Amino acid sequence: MGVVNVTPDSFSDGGVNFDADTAATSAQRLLAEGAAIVDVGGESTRPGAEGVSVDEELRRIVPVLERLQGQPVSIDTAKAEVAGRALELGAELVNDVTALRGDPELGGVVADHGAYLCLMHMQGKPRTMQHDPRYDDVVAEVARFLDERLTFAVSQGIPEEAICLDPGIGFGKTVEHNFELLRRLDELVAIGRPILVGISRKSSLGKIMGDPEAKTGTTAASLGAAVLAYERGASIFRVHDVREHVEALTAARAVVSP
Ligand code: HH2
Repeated sequence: MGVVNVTPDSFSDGGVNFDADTAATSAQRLLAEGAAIVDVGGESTRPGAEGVSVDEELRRIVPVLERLQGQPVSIDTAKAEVAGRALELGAELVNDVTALRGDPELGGVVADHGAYLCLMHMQGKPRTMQHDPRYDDVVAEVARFLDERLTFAVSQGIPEEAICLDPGIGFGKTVEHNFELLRRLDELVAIGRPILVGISRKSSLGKIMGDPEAKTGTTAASLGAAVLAYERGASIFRVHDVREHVEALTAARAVVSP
């Protein structure tokens, strides 16, 4: 899954794709590099980010989706109205970082369109989630949450087969929490749905390189984490550097399952 943030402030590529033509061109490039789908988002969820209005989110994403018709697109939104418009414009998957807790209408919209859904774990809200996140057992708590949200999504009429789950790397988690989730990913795989991992360029990767103030991580660090997440059962990777991930994961797959 290639990332296309149509925002002025996303933490690793904010501003790069704020113009619709540039964003659509980036998306096409990611697809040509081997992405199975591109994830288009109009609202940054980086730590500390403020929300944007429905109108502003639509203003950002609609022109991009219009340029990507016929291509595999995922819409990164928690808003039913934005998701509905994106699905009408051909998006296939709704990537909801609130796991259907943000907008009571969203589950129905996904069900009505027969779309795929990604349910992600987040502790707290983007504005404050990195202020002292705490867990007794982060993996057990994330697994319980994802299982519960999966049951809820199915109760909204979305088939289980259409749903993938995501531990939400960086969403209300310390560096240690993030790496423990990856280390014990098999416990999330055991829920029985495909696991999506989004660690690409995240600040935890920069922090373990020795910069406690790091805002992002490098491509090389992203690849190292992705390969081991793959070995532990992750099957969808939300990444900024598609070509490099396709190469690294192709090599990893050759080792794991010849
Ligand atoms: N991470 C980000 C945004 N959306 N969706 C899922 N399912 N999983 C993730 O890990 C995830 C996500 C944050 O990363 P990015 O898109 O690079 O930045 P921003 O939220 O600032 O746009």
